[in-house]
Amino acid sequence: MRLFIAINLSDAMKASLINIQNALYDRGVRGNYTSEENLHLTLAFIGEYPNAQPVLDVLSAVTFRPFELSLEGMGRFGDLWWAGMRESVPLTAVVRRIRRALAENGIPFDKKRFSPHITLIRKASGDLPGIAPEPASMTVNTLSLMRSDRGRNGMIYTELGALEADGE
Ligand code: 2AM
Repeated sequence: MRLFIAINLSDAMKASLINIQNALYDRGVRGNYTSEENLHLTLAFIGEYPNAQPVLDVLSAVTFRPFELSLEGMGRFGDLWWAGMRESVPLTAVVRRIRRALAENGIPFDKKRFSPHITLIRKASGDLPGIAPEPASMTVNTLSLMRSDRGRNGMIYTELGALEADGE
């Protein structure tokens, strides 16, 4: 199984991202647009791992309070174009705790520095136009363990389990 830990986005947040995608499409940008249901923010990429339960056990020991996530800016890693997130101390902190817990329990993950981004287009053509995402925020109450499978028409992401925020 190919596993990753992610924040699944609110409908409003996804709607804002779809608006950006539409604006890019209208400007002639072609590529592999992420479908609405696949828009997410990855916190840790585990990759091939045989069993979800140990990961869920490790995740269940991580605590966090609900926090706000806001879109800010756009950028690219080569031909992968993304929407960025406003600097967020609680986001960075919970990612650090998740990654530390995975490492302490011998669950492998991609150690690349956390660079919060939501992939909008892969294999994008041309130059990134100066489009600013419309303001959009959501409250994060849930972190999800996701499984990624290659489907006939692109990737299929399935939630295998979730970690809920602590109450106030
Ligand atoms: P990406 O959108 O920048 O490709 C599922 O593949 C999710 O895990 C995607 O959000 C992907 O980010 C992320 N991810 C992080 N590191 C990855 C890696 N080494 N290989 C594949 N996906 C990775």
